[in-house]
Amino acid sequence: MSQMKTIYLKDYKKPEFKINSCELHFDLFEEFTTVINIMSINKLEKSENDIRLDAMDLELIEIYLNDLKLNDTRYIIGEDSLTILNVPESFSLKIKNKIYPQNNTELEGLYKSGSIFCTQNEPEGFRRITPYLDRPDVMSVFTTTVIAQKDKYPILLSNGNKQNCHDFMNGRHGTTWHDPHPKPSYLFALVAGDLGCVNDEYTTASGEHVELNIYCDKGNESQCSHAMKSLKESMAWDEEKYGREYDLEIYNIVAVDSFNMGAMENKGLNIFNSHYVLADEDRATDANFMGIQSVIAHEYFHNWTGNRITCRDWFQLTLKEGLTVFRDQSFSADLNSREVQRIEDVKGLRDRQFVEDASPTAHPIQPNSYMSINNFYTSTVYEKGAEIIRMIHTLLGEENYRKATDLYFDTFDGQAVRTDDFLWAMSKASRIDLTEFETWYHQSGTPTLKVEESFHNGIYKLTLTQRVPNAVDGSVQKPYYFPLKIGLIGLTGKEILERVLIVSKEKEEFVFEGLNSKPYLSINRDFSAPVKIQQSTKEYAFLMKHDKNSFVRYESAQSFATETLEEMMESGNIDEEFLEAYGYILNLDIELSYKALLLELPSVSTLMQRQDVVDFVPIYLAKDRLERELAALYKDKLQELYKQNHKPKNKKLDAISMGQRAIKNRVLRILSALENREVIDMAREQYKESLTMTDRVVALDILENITSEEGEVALNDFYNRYKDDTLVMNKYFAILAASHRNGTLERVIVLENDEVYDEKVPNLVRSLIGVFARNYKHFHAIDGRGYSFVAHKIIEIDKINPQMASGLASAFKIYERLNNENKELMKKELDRVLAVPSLSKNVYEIISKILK
Ligand code: 0A1
Ligand code: ZN
Repeated sequence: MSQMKTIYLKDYKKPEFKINSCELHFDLFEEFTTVINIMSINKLEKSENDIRLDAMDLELIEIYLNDLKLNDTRYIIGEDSLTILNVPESFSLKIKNKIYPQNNTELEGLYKSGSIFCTQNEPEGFRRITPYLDRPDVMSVFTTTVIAQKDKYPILLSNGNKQNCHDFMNGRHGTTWHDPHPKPSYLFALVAGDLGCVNDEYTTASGEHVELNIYCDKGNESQCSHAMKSLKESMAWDEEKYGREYDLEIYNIVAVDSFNMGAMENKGLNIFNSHYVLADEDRATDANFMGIQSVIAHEYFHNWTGNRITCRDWFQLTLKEGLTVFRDQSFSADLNSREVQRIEDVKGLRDRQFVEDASPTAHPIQPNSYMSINNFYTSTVYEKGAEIIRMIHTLLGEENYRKATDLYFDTFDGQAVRTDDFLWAMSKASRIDLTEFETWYHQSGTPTLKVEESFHNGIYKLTLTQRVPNAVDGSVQKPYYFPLKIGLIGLTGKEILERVLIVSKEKEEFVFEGLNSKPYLSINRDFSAPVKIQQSTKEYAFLMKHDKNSFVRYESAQSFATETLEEMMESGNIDEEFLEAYGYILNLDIELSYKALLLELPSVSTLMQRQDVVDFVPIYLAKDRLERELAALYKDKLQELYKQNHKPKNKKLDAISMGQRAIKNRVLRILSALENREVIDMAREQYKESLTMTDRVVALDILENITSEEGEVALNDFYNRYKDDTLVMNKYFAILAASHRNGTLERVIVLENDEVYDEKVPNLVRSLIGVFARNYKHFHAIDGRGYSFVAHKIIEIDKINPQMASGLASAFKIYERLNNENKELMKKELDRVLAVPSLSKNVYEIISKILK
C-alpha cells in the first residue's frame, strides 16, 4: 500500500525550486470552485529537469508555462502529485483546476463550515487546493483574489492587507489581499461568508495602528468580547515580554463551527473553532473563558514563533508548538493565578502526555519518522515540548532567556529553521552549553528519579538515580540533563534554602553541610523537570502545611491521596492521617481556586498510570469510597464552605468570583458522594438559580450521576433551553457520555440520532463519542460493548474525516497495559478496525502501533 509509506527525517532534502510569488484567484460557486494559481519559479538545483508539485484530489483544467499552454505530454498526473517535465531555469507557471469544497468532509484544504467557505492547510491541506511545493521550507509572497456572489458572501478574506474590491455586473464581487511577508503554504487562508463582525483597534508600541476584527455567525457578536479583550492583552504582553510587535495593518479572526482542532494561526487571518471564541456567562464556563484567553494568545504568539520564523520540515513541529505553548502558559500565569496555572499545566501534561509516553505511540518531541503527520499534533510535541522550553528558561534565567530569544528572532527572521537553530541561539546568547540537554529532543518516555536521603553529623546527602525507560523499539536511552529545583525546610517549618540542582548523570549525589537536624526535602518545586519522583520518605502532611512552594504543597496532597487510595485498594484500610490532613486543607485561609485544587482527589488516569496491570474497577471503587468518607466526616465544614461561597447571582469573571465558584463546586462534588436528599436539593437549586454556566453544568452533572428523576428534569430543561446553540449542546452530550449511571452506552446510541447531533461536526463527535471513549467505567465495561461501539464509530467516521477517527483511536493507546480480560476484548476490536481495506493512513498508523 503506497499510502502507508513511512517518512524519515534522515531523508530530508532541500527544495530544488523557489517560488518567488504566488498569485491566486478563487471563483467560489455553490457546486464547485475554480482556482487559478500563477507562480514565478526559479530553479535552485540546476540539474533538476522536472518540477514535482504536491497535488491531491484536484481536477486539472489547464496549465501554462511562460504563457504557453502545455499539452498532456508535458506533464504527469500522479496519485498525489503533478509533475511538469523539462522546465527552464526561471519560469512562470499558471495552473487552473477545480475543487469541490462543499463535499469536503475531511476539513482539510478549502471546505464549508455551514454556509461559510474556509480553509485549513496545516500541515498538508494546501495540496488539496492547488498544485504546489506544499512544504514549510518553501516560502513565497501571496496575492489572493476571492470572487463570490455578493449577497451570500459579502465578506471575502485572505492573508495580509486588503488591496482592493470590485463589484461585477452579475451579482458577484471580488476582493484582493496581499501578504508582504513570505510564508509557507500551510499558513495560507481564505474565508467567504455572510458574517457578523466585532471591530476594535490596537496601537503597537511603535505607534502603528492595527485594525482588529472578529468574525462569527450573525447574532453571536455579543459573545466575542472576551476573545477581543484577550487578543489585545496578548498583543501587549508579547511587546512587553518578548519585544515582539504585530506586523500588518489588520488582524482578522474568524470563528467556524466545523474545525478539526482548536484554532489555526494563518498569517493575519486566524481561523478558530468557535468553541475558542464565543462566550458569555450564560453559555460558557469559567474554564471556557480561560481556554479562550489561552488559545487566542497561542495563535497570536505564533505570528513570531511559527510564522515569521517557521519550521524547516514537519519533524521540527515542536520548534513552533512547544515554544508557543510555553509562551501561552507564561501569559496565562501572568494574567491569572500563577500557582493555579502551573498546577493545571502539569495536570494536563500528566493526564495526556505521560499516558502517551508510556504507550506504543510514544515518540520524542522531535520524532524521526511518521506515516501521517496529522497524527503528530500530540501532547508530546505540544505540552512536553513546552516543558523542554521551560527547562531552558530555568537553566538560562529570565534575563539570559530574553537575550537568547532576541538573538533567535534577529538571526532567523523570515526563515524556516530547525530545533537545533533554536538551541544554538539559546546557548550562544547565554554562553551555557546545552549539548547534553539535547537528549530531550530525541528520546521518548518519562524518566523516573529515585530519591534517597541520609543525614550524619550535620551533613545532609541527597542521592538521585535516574531510570530512563527504553525507547518503543527496545533501544536503551541515555540519562537526561535537567534543572531540579529543591528546597530544604527545618523542623519548625522554616525554609533553610532553595536551589536549582543540575542533574546530568544516571546517579548523582548532592551534599549540604552545616545543618542542625535532618531537613525536610521539597523536591521538583514548580515541577521544574517533567519527571516522575520516587521517594520512600513520606512527609506529605508536613509539606502540605509548611512548604512555601505552592506546587509542592499541591503535589504532597496529591501523593498523600494517591497512596491512601492505593492502600485502600490493597487492604481496605483508610489512612486516618490523610483524613486529618484533608481537614487541615479545608480550614486553610488561602486563594480559593488553589484551595479547590488542593481538595481534588487524584484522577483515575493518575492511579491507572501507577498500576503494573491496569484494572479500573478497584480504582473507582476506592475513589468513590474515599469521597464518601470525606463527605461524611466533613459534612458540616463542607456545607459551611458551600454557603459562604455560593453566590448564584454573581456572574463576574474576576479572580475572586471565579475562586468562589471553583471552591463551592468542588465542595458540592464532594458532598454529592453522599447521594442524599440534601445534596440533590442543593444541586437542583443551584441549577435553577445560578446565572452562570459554570454552576449549571456542575449541578447538572451531579444530578445526572446520582438521581435518575431529578437528573432527567434538569437535562430536559437544559436541552429545551439550548437546543439551538450547538456549542452549548456539546456540554449536554458530554455530561451524558461521561455519566457513570447504568445504560450510558444505550443513551449515547440514542443521542446519535438526536436532531442536534451531526457526525460531520468534530466538536459534537468529540463531545459524544470522544467523551464516551474516556468514560472508564463504560468504555472498559467487561461485556466488551464499549470497545465494540467505539471501534465501529472509528470505522464509520474514518470515511468522513480520518483525522477525527484517529483522534478517537487514541483511546485504545492503553491496550498493552490492560489486564488480560480487557486486553482480549480490545484486541478483537482493534483487529477488526485494522482489517478494514480502505482504512486511512491516520487510523492505520495509530492502531498498527498499538498492536505491535
Ligand atoms: N497550528 C495549530 C494547530 C493545528 C494543526 C492542525 C490543524 O488541522 C489539521 C489545525 C490546527 C495550533 O497550534 O494552534
Ligand atoms: Zn500552535
